[in-house]
Amino acid sequence: MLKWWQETVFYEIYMPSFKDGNGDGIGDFKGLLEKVPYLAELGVGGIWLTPFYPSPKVDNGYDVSDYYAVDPDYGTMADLEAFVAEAHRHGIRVIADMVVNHVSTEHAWFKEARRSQDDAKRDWFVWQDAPNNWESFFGGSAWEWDEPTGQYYYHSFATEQVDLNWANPEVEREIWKVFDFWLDKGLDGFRLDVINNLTLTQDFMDNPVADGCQRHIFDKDQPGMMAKMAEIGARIRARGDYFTVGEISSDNLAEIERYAGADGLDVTFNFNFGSVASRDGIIAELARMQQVYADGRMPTLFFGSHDMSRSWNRLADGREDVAQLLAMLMLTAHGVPFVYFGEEIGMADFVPESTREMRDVQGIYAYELALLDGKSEREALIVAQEKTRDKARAPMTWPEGFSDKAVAWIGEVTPDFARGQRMFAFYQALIALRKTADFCEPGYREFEVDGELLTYVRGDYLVCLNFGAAREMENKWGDLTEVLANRHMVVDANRVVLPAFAAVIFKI
Ligand SMILES: [Ca+2]
Ligand SMILES: [Ca+2]
Repeated sequence: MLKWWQETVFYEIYMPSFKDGNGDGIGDFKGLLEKVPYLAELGVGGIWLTPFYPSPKVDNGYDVSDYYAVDPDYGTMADLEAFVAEAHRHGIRVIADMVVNHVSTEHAWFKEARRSQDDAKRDWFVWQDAPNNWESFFGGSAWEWDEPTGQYYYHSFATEQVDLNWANPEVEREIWKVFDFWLDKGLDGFRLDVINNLTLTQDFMDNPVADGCQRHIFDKDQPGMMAKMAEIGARIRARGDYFTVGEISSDNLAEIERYAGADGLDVTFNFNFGSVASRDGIIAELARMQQVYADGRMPTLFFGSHDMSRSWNRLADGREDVAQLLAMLMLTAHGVPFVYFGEEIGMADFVPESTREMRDVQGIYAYELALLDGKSEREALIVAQEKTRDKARAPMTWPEGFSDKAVAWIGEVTPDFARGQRMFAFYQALIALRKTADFCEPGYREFEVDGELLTYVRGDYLVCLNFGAAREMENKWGDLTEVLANRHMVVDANRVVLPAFAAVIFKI
């Protein structure tokens, strides 16, 4: 018996960029509600919403200042509830991003904690009299001097994102309340942000530095993390049929997979696969995942998110056939797929042309660090354009526009509606096929890699994905009926002729 999430195609929505419903240029729950029928037509069964809680938005909502409310930019609690009800009415479940590694420095808990060294909330955060060498994952020291109380506080990301002290059981108890609150609101699970950064050893050893680059050894994946992950997974499962997906800040398969399964979270994001810089390693990585997850656990499958360049640019080189090849892989392989909004219409990256157009703290940090490094403004801009996560955060290109009154909060990309329609139809067909039992069952019947050609059988379907030049393949199956393809194939009793970047599903 499969769990609902094992049969679900998820769709990630970056809150401020999906659809503006009230004309202020920022995406919101009213806009989301309008677009539920669109998502139902696409066929997705789950939505992951990026953070919608009140936040000063230093890191676009990943700096939460109140866990129990909705940010006014996105609407009201009633708007959220109306959206969730509408999604459920269309058979779509909704999971929420949970950011529990850190809070905004504007959070009431931190304001209390920095009143004095003796404050009751002081130990909810991590304080030291002298900093060690740890760097923040955004660059620069991870320690910030707090003048009034004469100690440094720890922030593994931006200065305004202060880490919670998970060694304190009061923190944990409060976070369980947060989970309960949102499950009671009708949400169907959580995407847990940078979850392997939760626990810290208390000896604060300096991280090793090699070639001027710090290796994050003592500030993530610390002893006790596995047990903590198991506890989080178990607590949420004990409440009912909910889903948890963890963001593990790593692209190493061994580090990622160990947190997924019955003794951890349901699944973890496979950045080893989804965030690769080029498509060269994709087949080999999928082959490794096929072995590691042969025990019935599921990996995640995705090629895009709000934290990386869009797959259209990064992996498909702006080619529709390659984008469709990637979509076919993502939606037919063994795993839980996550479509990133706009990917289904072939949206391209947004490239900020100046710092004025930049919204992402990571890009702005990179710019400032490059200037401090002695680079020119022009050179710093190039560094920032590479680092910025704004690329994938441009508003969705709807035929009627993203907002009917205002200029969007971030620059828009030029739409290509004809391409959008072709891509949408292809995704829709793939998602419809995915719902058949053949593609939900764990594992593969045959999994073969022949150079740049990957073939596998799932249920009664043969999937052929050609990541290289045109070639022929022996027909070992005999009767092949083409079900879906991105290019025209020639098939006879002995062979299949596959054009470059061909992707095809045959019924066997
Ligand atoms: Ca709005
Ligand atoms: Ca932490």
